Amino acid sequence: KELTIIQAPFCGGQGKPGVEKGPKYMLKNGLQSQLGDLGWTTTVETPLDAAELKLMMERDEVTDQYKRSKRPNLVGDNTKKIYHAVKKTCSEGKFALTLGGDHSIAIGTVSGALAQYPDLGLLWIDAHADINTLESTNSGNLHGCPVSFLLGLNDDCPESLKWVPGDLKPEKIAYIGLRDVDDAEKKIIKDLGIKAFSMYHVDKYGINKVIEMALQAVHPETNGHGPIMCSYDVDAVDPLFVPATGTPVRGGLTLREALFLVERLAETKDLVALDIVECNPDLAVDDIHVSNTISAGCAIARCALGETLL
Ligand code: DIR
Ligand code: MN
Ligand code: MN
Ligand code: MN
Repeated sequence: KELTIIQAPFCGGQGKPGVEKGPKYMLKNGLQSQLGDLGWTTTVETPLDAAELKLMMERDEVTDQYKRSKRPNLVGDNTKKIYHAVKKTCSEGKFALTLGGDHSIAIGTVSGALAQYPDLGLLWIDAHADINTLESTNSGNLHGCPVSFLLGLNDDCPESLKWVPGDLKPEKIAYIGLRDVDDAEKKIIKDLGIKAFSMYHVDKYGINKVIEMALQAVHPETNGHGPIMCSYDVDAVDPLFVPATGTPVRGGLTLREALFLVERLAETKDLVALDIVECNPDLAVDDIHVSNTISAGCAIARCALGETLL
């Protein structure tokens, strides 16, 4: 049982500084030794430099724009580094645990896992669909766009993002937890026939059934089995439990639903990679907000990697 923790302290996919502190806070919380207790041999890799990034953010503010998107070159260059780190980890047969950072990093992580596992099924756990294109984004924030890059929906894009293979098939994705989806995103999801389980479906069927349906959707020929990657935006969880995140939306997963989801994935033995993104300790209004958010992030990682209640 070998695992690489890939630190991805990147905040250029959105506008709120602090989300780059996610990896440091989760590691400070003891994540590496907690995973060790679960029997994992872990190494930590840091393909990005947080201090350097901060300077780049300031420098590129005005010049780095393309269509409506903000900092596409910064996102392209940094996600490429993350891509190589995840690809290498997966090619060595190790589990890739990437700690964000904002969700734009998944352009790199998912592409990296897909390079090793062409049949990869992707579970995108999020309040948001993150499938805006360079044309459709209203905010210009690229953390709202990674899925469109993974699907190859941005033919016309800046040079630094051209490395993205964009070969994920729409039928290999399933969303869970959606509750704040832009009109343009709804249209893309519908047109491409992407399986999406919103909070309505979680309420209607229960989280267990939703996970089974999601697994069946991405691996229909093999009864829900096959390599799975989970890209987990902590804003999928209700802000009652995870308050320190950039775009909180009320009415989300309970803490138990959030953890059950990954406990169930661990049980399948099919999980090969996990992202935990959008923890932003700087947005907490007090210390309890910080510890609730960071401990939820760490608990998601532990449950995905085999921690059980009994
Ligand atoms: C919105 C919000 N759909 C956007 N997306 C967020 O900016 O494209 N994603 N917050 O995490
Ligand atoms: Mn989100
Ligand atoms: Mn299996
Ligand atoms: Mn997201």
